[in-house]
Amino acid sequence: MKRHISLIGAPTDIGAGARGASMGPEAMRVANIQSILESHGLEVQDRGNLVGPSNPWQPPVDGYRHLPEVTAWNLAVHEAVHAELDQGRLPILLGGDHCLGLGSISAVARHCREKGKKLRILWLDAHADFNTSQLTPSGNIHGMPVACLCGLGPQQLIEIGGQVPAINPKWIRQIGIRSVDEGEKRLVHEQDLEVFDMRFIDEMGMRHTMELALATLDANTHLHVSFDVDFLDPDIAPGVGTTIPGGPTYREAQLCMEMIADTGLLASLDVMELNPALDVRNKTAQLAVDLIESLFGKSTLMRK
Ligand SMILES: [Mn+2]
Repeated sequence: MKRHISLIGAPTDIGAGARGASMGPEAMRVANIQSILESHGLEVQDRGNLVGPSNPWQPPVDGYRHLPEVTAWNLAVHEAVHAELDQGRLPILLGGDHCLGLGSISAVARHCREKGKKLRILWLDAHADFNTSQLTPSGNIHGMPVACLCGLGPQQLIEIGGQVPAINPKWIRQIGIRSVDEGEKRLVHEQDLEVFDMRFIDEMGMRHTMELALATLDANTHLHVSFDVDFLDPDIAPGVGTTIPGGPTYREAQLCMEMIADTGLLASLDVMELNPALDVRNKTAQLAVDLIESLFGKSTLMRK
């Protein structure tokens, strides 16, 4: 089955605590994301960049930074991602900071409701991104998209997508987590989020972790991957604003992507938080593209 992919650039750092993720989409284009995917026999269209408000770089208001601008960007992402899915295409959202996971995943959830599909979300990240305005130390909304998707957040964000909550927390598997704020920790526990943190990966290995994260999928499941580049160990991926030591190695990350590819169910993808201002000769963008190749089935040998 030939897969049809659409690249959607979302050049903003509106929800982040550091400037620069707005340059992420172009860095992935410079790292040849389109031609590399095409070399694997995929049909790829680059839809260019979405447009939205510029970053006013203001302090938080009532616990949220840039809420009107974050809302505008997420509405644009939501419509763009939904339109591609509606045409039977596989959207790759090139972020942009991770607040946009809200627009993307609410679109995926809406698509799944319309088509009667089950949804599984893999959230690859150093952070749980499960903050609320009461819990957040910073007000940066890139720390809140999972909570918003689960219906915890400001009205104008949680209602994007037309149903509140947009998703059930049971549909999510978080992988690679190693930094959770104090109050956020309690909320993750209360909502019973399934989290495979770095201790779990250390003890059980990436293979067993992914077997569990991918368990109980079936042919009617839409698999969405939300890949925050800070998931990776900063030694191999310095180009993000929120590096946390002790992430997956190159080999662990490859295995994670290859096991997702093996399911054959990947149907949408976010690649978020790449920050070229903090990168070294675009190596983090190249690594992200390398891992995306594995996610779309590049393997060393012909697999039996
Ligand atoms: Mn994140």
